[in-house]
Amino acid sequence: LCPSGVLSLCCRPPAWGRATRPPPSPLQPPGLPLAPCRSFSNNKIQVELDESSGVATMKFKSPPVNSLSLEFLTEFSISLEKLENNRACRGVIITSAVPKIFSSGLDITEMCGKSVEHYAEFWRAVQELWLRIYGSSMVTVAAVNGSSPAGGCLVALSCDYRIMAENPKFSIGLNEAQLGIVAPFWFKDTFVNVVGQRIAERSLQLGSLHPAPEALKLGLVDELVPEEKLMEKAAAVMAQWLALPDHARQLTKTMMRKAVLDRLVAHREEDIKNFITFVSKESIQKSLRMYMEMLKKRKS
Ligand code: CO8
Repeated sequence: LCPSGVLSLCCRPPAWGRATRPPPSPLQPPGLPLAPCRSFSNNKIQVELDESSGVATMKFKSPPVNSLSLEFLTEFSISLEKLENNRACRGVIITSAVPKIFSSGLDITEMCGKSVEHYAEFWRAVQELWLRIYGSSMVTVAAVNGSSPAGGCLVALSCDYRIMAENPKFSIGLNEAQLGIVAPFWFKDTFVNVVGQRIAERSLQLGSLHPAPEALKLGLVDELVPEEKLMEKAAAVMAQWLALPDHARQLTKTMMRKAVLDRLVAHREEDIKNFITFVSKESIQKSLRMYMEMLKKRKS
């Protein structure tokens, strides 16, 4: 299976110059949008595409914490595929409609007490999503407007640029070790490619969640802005990236990301087997149950 966005791996021709638009009509009344805004929405994700700018905004809307359940992952991949296949779309801003939370990462209940078949389906969906975002030919900007642990952090790391709300209560990181589980090699590769070996090594071993100001210092996010300015800033960054010719930017992105993408594609089935073996262990199930209980206790 080949996700349509994976530049280097894909069978379809590259989407160079995907958004060639006619100039604005002189008959266009001032103040009206130059092109229609198209939106589509499913249970967990809402997408709005502004065809005049070629920029889509994708909002997670799965309260309470936007956890990446199988349903969420599937909707996310389908939404990305739709945008990827729409030549009017050149970039996507990914953000959350849930206050204070970007995404709480993989839905832990999907990894607890389920069948081997379910684990396989779930993990394939996690892989699929990552291949789509990391290999997207579109410009991807994460507007991180809340906490973003583990899988939530991976989504942000897989984008081309990360802007975070400058709220020290919001944290981001790959905290798998805190749950007694291990981030897979492609989570690690993505992290290393953003922050470098030393920071990734320490942060992964400690399962650190970095408050926004620290995340900026480490290079885990590219900039912090006041929350109310986040979308405006994301649009400005997007415009800067879209000012370049698509083909040059896309080929450069492929050059930077191909090896890491290829590695998962080559080992996909093995990675699924490893996940099933790991997550099915009673010791891991116990760790995950204890972690869920800790979350509930902390709440009360
Ligand atoms: N999955 C499922 N349920 C979750 C998750 C999650 N990731 N996160 C939170 N919830 C649930 C809580 O249990 C709680 O449920 P309930 O209302 O039934 O008690 C509800 O969501 C609300 O949670 P909180 O009350 O904690 O909400 P807060 O706003 O106070 O805090 C946080 C939000 C900061 C997101 C907090 O919930 C949190 O820290 N969650 C845990 C995040 C986390 O550690 N995620 C890691 C997931 S693992 C992953 O993504 C990668 C795994 C890689 C696989 C490795 C191979 C095995």
